[in-house]
Amino acid sequence: GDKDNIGAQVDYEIIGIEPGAGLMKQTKTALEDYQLDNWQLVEGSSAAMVAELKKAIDKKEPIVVTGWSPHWMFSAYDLKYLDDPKNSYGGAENINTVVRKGLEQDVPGAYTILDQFNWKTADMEDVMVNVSGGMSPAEAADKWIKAHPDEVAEWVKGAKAGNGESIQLVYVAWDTEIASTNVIAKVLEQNGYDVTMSQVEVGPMFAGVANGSADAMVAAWLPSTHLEFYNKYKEDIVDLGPNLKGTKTGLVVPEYMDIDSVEDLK
Ligand code: PBE
Repeated sequence: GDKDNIGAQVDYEIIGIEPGAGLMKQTKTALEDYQLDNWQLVEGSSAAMVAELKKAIDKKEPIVVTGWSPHWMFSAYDLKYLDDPKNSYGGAENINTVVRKGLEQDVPGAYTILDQFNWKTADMEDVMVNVSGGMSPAEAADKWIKAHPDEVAEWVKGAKAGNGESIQLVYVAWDTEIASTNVIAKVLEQNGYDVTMSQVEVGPMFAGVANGSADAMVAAWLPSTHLEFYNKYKEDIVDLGPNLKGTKTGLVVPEYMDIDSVEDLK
C-alpha cells in the first residue's frame, strides 16, 4: 500500500523552510532518530514550503512538509501532523517574549505592555488568515486590535504612556511572528511609542536583544525549538515568559495520505 512506497512517491524529500529555523534542526534530529537515512530535508523558505504544499494538494499528490501551529495552512487545507513517538520535535511548547536588559528601567511603560502581552492560538490565526488572504500585516493587526479591545486593555493596564520613545522590535519572517510582531508594534504605537520592526534571521534576533541593539522580540519558541539560541544568550536577555501557549512543530502531510507516523516514512 501507500505506506510502503511513500518515500519513492515524494523522491525521499521533506520540504523544509529557512535553514536557520529550529524546525529544521528538529527535522534533522528526526531523520536520525527514525533512521530515515535515504531521506533529504530540502532547504527553502516558509513561503516556498506553502507554495509546494498548495501545488501538491491541488493535484492530490503526496507531499511531506515541515510544519508548525498556529498556522493558517491548517484552516486552508485538510492536514495532519505525523505522530512523533520518539519526540524529536519536543511536543507542545510556548512562544515567549524576550527583552533586553535595562528596558524595564529605560522604558517602563513599553516594558509593561510587552510583559502583559498574551493571546490565544485562535487570535493569532485570525491575523494570519487575513495576511494569507492578501491583507497587509499592519492592516490585519489593526483589524484584530479594533475587534479585541478588552484583550488589548489587559495588556496596557497600568502601563505608563510613552512620549515618542523609540522601541526596536526584531522578528523573523515566519507567518506566526509577522502576525504577533505587527500586533504588539501597533499597540505600542497607540500608547505613545515610536516602534521600528526589523526583519532578521533567528540567530541575529536573539543576538540583537542580547547585545541591546534591539529592545524586544515576541518570537522565542521554547522550551525546544529555540533552545540552542536561548541557552547561548540566556545570561544577557530578560525572558518575560509566554505570550502564547500550545504551539506545535512537526512533519505535516495532507489528510488524504495513508500514513500517520514519522515511523511510516521508513
Ligand atoms: N517556526 C515558526 C520557527 C519558530 C516559529 C516553527 C518556523 C522555527 O522553526 O524556528
